[in-house]
Amino acid sequence: MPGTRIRTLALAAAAVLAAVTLPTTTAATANASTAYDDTYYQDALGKTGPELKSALHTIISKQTKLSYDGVWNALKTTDQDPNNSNNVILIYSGVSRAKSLNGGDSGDWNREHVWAKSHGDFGTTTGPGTDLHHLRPEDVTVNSIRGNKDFDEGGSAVPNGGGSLTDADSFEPRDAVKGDVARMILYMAVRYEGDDAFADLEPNESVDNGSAPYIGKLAVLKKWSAEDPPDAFEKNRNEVIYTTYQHNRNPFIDHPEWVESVY
Ligand SMILES: [Ca+2]
Ligand SMILES: [Ca+2]
Ligand SMILES: [Ca+2]
Repeated sequence: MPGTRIRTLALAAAAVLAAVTLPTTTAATANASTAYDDTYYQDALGKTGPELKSALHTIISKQTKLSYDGVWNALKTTDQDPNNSNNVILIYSGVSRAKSLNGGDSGDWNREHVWAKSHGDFGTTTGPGTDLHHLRPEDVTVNSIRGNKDFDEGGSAVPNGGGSLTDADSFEPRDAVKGDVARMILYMAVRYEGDDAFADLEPNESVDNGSAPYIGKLAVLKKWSAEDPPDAFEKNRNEVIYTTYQHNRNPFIDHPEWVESVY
């Protein structure tokens, strides 16, 4: 039958086209699928824009919350060096350092709030200030250099910063964690919508947000997310937080294409 032959040819052409075009699609824009799509993300799939954001907010707001003291031990698991179980990886420096050196002295690592806790003034009471999805080990001195700066490109090298840059009003993390930082910020923005005891956190295009509940620059963060798609370390960390600690996930690690859909 001629119709069948045409359909067969069309299917073959589509298959060739798919084979040609798929590899050129970047990981960040391809529609990811995860083992959680039919369960955890059931109410979000198929949605876009504000509807997707709202659905994700509801989903990820169901979580177990940690005390700030409990964060120390959690980070020793979530950020463990895959090559040395005695160590954690420091986010901006990229250095592997002994888990036992957690503390507040020079040479120690402490708990970096990637969403700077002064932006929205949520402190370290149980809530956004203890949310593992944006807490990372970092060298005490490098952490204080980052301070509460917004994220943007440019500046001079941060001493022992692993290639991170800073200037008077912004911080640029090393390339390998640019996407991690972007996805952590956007997780916080979707998780915290002002419907609990805390501020509605949102990204914007400013680098002088101070104590306002905003972090910039959104356009730069979106670029970073596309340039640095989730790797095994970031995915594992999301998994450990979900299974062992908070029982919620960072949707932008599972579905990087949702960055463009929500923001
Ligand atoms: Ca700047
Ligand atoms: Ca990365
Ligand atoms: Ca928000």
